Formats: sequence, structure tokens, C-alpha cells
Amino acid sequence: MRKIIHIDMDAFFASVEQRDDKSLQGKPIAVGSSGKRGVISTASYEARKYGIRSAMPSQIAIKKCPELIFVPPRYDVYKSVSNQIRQIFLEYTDLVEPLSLDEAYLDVTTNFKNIPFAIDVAKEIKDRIFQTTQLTASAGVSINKFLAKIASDYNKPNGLFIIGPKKAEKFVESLPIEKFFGIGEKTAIKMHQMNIFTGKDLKERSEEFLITNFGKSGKTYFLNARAIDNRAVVSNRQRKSLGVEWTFTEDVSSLLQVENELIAICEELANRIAKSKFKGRTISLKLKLEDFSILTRSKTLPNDIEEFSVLVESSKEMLNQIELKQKIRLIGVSVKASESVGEVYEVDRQMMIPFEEDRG
Ligand code: TTP
Ligand code: MG
Repeated sequence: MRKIIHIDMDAFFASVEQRDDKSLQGKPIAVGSSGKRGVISTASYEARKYGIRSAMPSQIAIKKCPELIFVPPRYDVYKSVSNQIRQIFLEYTDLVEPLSLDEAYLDVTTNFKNIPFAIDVAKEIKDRIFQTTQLTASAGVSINKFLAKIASDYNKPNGLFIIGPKKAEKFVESLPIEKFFGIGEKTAIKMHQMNIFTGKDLKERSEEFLITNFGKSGKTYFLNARAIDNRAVVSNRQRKSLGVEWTFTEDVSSLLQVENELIAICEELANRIAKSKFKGRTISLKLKLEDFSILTRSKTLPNDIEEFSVLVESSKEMLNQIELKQKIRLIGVSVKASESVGEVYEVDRQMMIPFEEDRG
């Protein structure tokens, strides 16, 4: 039986800002820009009471809470806090798998301090995080990643929740399917139409049924419904892809303007590929259209993609094959990793939304 902990900082960017500026404490704040195209990275718990959430357009947030205070992001500070908490994790185990700046799985089945109960490791880590950073984290403890992550979310903020081996199956039965790993909005709707609302409903369906209807994920749902998740905690994850994208200040229809931006994006991407020594052969072009729908095209080349000229050529070719019926809101190019290359995982997700905004 494994002992897995999932740690997730509370309202991470916002808590850092409130920590460093007393005048923001106890107030509804959002990290991001209030501009016309601004999107919120995260909101303080005070702001969440108004229904403000990550990824929400700032203009909508202001309508919900006119006194909302906007704070620009300071990634270097978040990154250094992220390093501080990572150092704490590494005092307990080598098996640390970061998912983003503020979140990680730890396998503490055996741990450097020989602490027998995982819940005690989690308590200690939470305390150490608070002493070191003056920030709170929530921790979930369980027998696998799937349940540990659900547990950390259970008593947020400053939560500590354990789903022990004996209670795991019952717990999963009562879980709404939206909480299952990999079940997003679309899949949830499909499941509801099949009268699947809880883990129990899911468990009553056969493996064949789930695979027929949900493909490979069906197998995962089948196992998870039985509280099984055999994924290992993997340290030093491989970076899966490297990409650059850009949101236009105004939606554009001019192909020339799109191509010019594509060139700038490929330049930036080529720089990043060179810096990180990233290796990949599959290049993808992504377009977000004015109705927010997303179009992607991919192409795999015979060799690792390094050069700017190759990036531009391939992405232009893909762009030209698309028949555009709408204006373009966002354009992005990314390269996917070749299977066998080892590259330390870096965190990009948080950077995405504000990054677009910074440039926009
Ligand atoms: P989360 O852990 O998802 O959120 P959170 O820490 O703000 O709040 P919670 O207490 O619910 O854990 O993400 C961590 C940080 O990543 C968050 O502070 C800001 C950033 N982020 C974005 O920039 N965009 C996003 O869409 C999300 C979800 C997070
Ligand atoms: Mg968090």
C-alpha cells in the first residue's frame, strides 16, 4: 500500500500578494490586469465569495465585485516561493512530482525521516511551509494520486484531509463524477445523459461499456471508480511540449497580420527551444477564433525541430491549408516532445493566461 500526499497552496498568487502588502489583507483581490482583454490568474478567498474564479475575464469579475482590487503578477516571487516549498518536500522524499508552481505529489511510503503515518508527514510539511513562507497550503493524503488530489481540495483553504484505504471505495462511490480525474464538462454532460452522476453509478457500468463510450479514458474511469490508480509519482517529469501563443488586442482577419505574428511567435519559440535544449518533431498550430472555438493542425517532421526557418515554414503551410471563415483571436505554435528525451519539467500553465495579457 502506497502513501501519497498531494499539496496545493491556497489561492497561491493572491496569497503571496496579500502576504507582501498588508493593505491587501482581508480584501477581495485578483491577480491579473483589469484591461479590456484582461483575464484573472487567481482571486483571493475574499473575492471568491463573489464568484470570482481563475481564468475569468476581468471585465466580468468587476461586474461581480466592483471593489475588486487588481494586482499585477510577480512571477519571480511565485517562482521563488515554489522553490522554497520544493526544498521542503525534498527533505522528506525524492519522489516529488510538481504539477505546477504551487502543487505537487509526494510519495512518502518510505520517507527520509521514517515517519510511519503519512498524515504526520503532511502536517509537518504544512507547518514547515507556513513557517518558511507565511503561506498556507492544503494537503490530501491517500493511497494513490487520484484520491490524494481530491483530498487536498476537500477542506481548502489550510485543509488536511485523509482518505484511508478502508474508506477509499465508499468515498469514491459518493463522489460526483465531475470530481473524477479527466472528466471535464463535456464528458460530464455525456455521463449525465447516461444516468451516471456518482462514483457508484460509474462502478455499476462494465469495463466494456465504459471503453466503448469513452475510449481509453473509460479504462481509467473503471479503475478509479474502484479507488484504483496505479500511476507512479514521477520526479523530473519530461516536459511534454513547448509553445508560444499570442492574443491579438483586436480580433484580426488580415492574413498578412496573422503571418507577421506567426513569424514573431516562431522566433520566440526557436529561442526557447535553443535555451531549454528541448527536442521534438511534431509541430502544432493553434488558432482561437472570434467565437472562442479552437482549431489545431499538427505535422510531424523527420528530424528534431530546432530552426526558426523550419518552424515558420511548417506553421505557415498549416495556416494556409485552413479555410478561414472567422476572425482570429489568438494564435499559437508549439512543439511536442519526442518520446524518449529526458528534459526537466518546467511549469508553464500559470504563465499562460497573464502572458497573453502582458503582450496584449
Ligand atoms: P490553483 O492551485 O489552481 O489555484 P489557487 O492556488 O489560486 O487556488 P486554490 O486555493 O483553489 O488552490 O493554481 C495555482 C496558481 O496558478 C494560481 O494562484 C494562479 C495560477 N493560475 C493561472 O494563472 N491560471 C489559471 O487558470 C489557474 C487555474 C491558475
Ligand atoms: Mg493552489
